[in-house]
Amino acid sequence: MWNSPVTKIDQIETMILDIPTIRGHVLSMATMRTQTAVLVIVRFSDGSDGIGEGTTIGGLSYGPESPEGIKSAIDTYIAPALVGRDADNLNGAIQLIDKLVKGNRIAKTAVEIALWDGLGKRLGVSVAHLFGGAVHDKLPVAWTLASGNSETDIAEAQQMIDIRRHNIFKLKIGKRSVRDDVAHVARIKQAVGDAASVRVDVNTAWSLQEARWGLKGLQDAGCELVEQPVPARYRRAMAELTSGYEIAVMADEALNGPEDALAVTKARAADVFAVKVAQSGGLKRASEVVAIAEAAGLGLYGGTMLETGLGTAAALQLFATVETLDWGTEFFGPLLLTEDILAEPITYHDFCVQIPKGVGIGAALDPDKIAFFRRDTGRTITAVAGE
Ligand code: MUC
Ligand code: MG
Repeated sequence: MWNSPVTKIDQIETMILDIPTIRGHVLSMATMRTQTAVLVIVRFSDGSDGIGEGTTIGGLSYGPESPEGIKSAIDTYIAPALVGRDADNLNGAIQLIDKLVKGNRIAKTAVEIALWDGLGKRLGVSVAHLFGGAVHDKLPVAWTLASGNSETDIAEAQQMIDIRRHNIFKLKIGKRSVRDDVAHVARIKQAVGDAASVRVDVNTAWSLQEARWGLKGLQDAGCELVEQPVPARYRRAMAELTSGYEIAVMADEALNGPEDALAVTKARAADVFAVKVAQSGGLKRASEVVAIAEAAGLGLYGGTMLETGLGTAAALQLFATVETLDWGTEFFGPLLLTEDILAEPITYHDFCVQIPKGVGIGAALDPDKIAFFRRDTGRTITAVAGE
């Protein structure tokens, strides 16, 4: 109808949350003891709202966006461009921001998730529904062993198998020598045997020569997959490793949106894509990365930036719509944190994560937790009001 009222984007609020991890998470480039998330709340003219998250790993050690930079890009450039615009036109918002803001994929993701969440809530449907409908109600979920100690990792793996929470393990390697890393992986694979799938993530730490030694050793140890063994820009090296060994090679840092997905596919520089919503630039761009992998016959894996329950819920909405995820997912982010920020946490059992039910992304915030963990005014408020 020509005079039907249009719901507008009224306000975009951002805040940084710092949440401790349950143990040190030792990666090749950083050891995490806290995860920092940028939370976005978009308020709309009809009184509805939407929530989103933009998260990276290890400050600026993983990728080109920091939590502080994500918040600043949203506050300074993305929010002013979107306020006053049609809230229901997601494509319009995505195209406008892509024109005005280069890169900054995680910042774009945080706002885009909040827009999808708001649209779903207004229409009374889930975000999976907006992406064509869910074909899964649960997905296999890996756990990352990254305590930095083989004995601790073996005990952790055994416990996860015993409680039927995870039987896929991703080991973070690349910090020690290749020889020590291969020995570490072999010990863990020997300990879990056929009860679990063992994979590794090198987070770009190896040269091509190190990767040749590494892949041979990992393969012999029964490791099934190696994620991003060499730097993201080493496409030819990734292609050599992909064709040269039986162990599956997965691209992660090399995949920043659909253009990279196409280039990696053309170069045959991976067997599997770790598709991360944040790295792709949002749910829509991640769905395009998925489509490229599907068209090329590549394997798919749902990747994480170790988001809280909020970003994890959003990713689950999208991956619930993906037909085949041969390598499962790693949507365990909330489990690595001492506390989740959702009113109702995402549930994990029988080696799977459940797709959250409900409208939008299927998640609501716990206001007390937000007040406690927010960097600007947190902790003191709760310390006074709480215990
Ligand atoms: C990465 O590089 O994949 C995902 C799981 C995990 O433990 O770290 C991340 C980042
Ligand atoms: Mg990775």
